[in-house]
Amino acid sequence: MTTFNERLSLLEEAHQELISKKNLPKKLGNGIYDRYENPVLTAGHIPLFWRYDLNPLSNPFLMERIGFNATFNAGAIKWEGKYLMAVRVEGSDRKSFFAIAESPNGIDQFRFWDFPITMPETDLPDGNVYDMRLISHQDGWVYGLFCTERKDPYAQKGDESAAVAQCGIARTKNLTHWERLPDLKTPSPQQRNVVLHPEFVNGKYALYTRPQDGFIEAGAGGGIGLGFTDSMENAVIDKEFIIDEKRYHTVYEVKNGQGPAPLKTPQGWLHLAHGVRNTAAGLRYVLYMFMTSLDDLTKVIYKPAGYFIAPEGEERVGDVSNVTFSNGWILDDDGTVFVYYASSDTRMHVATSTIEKLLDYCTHTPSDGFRSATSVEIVKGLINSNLSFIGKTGS
Ligand code: M1P
Repeated sequence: MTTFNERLSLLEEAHQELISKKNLPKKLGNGIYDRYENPVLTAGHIPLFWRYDLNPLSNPFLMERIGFNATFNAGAIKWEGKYLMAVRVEGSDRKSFFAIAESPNGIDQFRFWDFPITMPETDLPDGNVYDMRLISHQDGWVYGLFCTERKDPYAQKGDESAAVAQCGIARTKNLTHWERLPDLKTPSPQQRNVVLHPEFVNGKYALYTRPQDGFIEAGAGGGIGLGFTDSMENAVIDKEFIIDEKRYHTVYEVKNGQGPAPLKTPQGWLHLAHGVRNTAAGLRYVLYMFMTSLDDLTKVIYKPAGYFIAPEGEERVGDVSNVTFSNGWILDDDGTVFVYYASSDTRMHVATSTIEKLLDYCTHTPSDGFRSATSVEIVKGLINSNLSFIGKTGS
């Protein structure tokens, strides 16, 4: 039988090996971005001292006392030269909370800070909190916008799963101490995937919303919305403008949602979003991109057809399979873009690209024609131009 100390050294060795593992790009990607061999963060990355009572007197078998199920849907920010994720950590009790994990290079060696984030509550306590977007706003604060979920007070007797999702808001200057502000108020019954635009628009705060009728169904919500508020200390949106609609027979036909805050480029705002469609095997979540005008945030100026990232290989399987979800990316000083995405509500990955490549992708990928016949015409267009380029005749 292994002794307490033997078991502890084995656990420490395995943990150290995992968190210091080098991560290499996968070979021959699609030219738009590189995927990596390993996830950047898993439940196994949770520090041992969050899970085990390390005192042999009170835990002689060195049993895990607190279980963790998943690390996913992380917001991201570059902070004092380090690459940080505000991770959705989910315990085996199903509760999620936020914790910061830090890496020196953005692609490996992510380590959690010693303590998870203590997020203050409002007068109406949160049942669950998740999917934080970190936004460094022009006003000097770093905001964390997240989903706060509470039991539906009007649930039918016996219905223990009906819930209400709203947008929780907190702000910080150091990512350690957080000031909780009142939840966002909008005309919609529920909200998830609300994101703050990083700049003022006509002196107001602009927020991307995702109006939804129910906890799961976006319903008449329509798509990704945009609304304005005078203050974040009492954020109220009176009207939501739908800027990117869900649409029949696309990868975002059931619902969609803004990912992280958009990145500003000379050609427009670059957006990453998720789209959901239904299949015989359940919902499929993929990531897609679009661009909006610098002069008018409601105007979509480029939108490549289809998905940007979809689950591949082991990413396809997890607690909620067939899901890719992103609420964090980092634009580095040299133009590198680190796209942090979760697979199947279980683990975090990174894909790297550059702002130049993402602009090329958005501005040169054909947009959706919404019919099979238009897709054929688009493929034929490329074939013909390639054939004439190489000196053969097209049809
Ligand atoms: O399970 C997939 C995702 O489902 C929800 O996203 P949406 O609001 O777009 O349906 C969220 O619960 C998200 O956390 C989760 O990853």
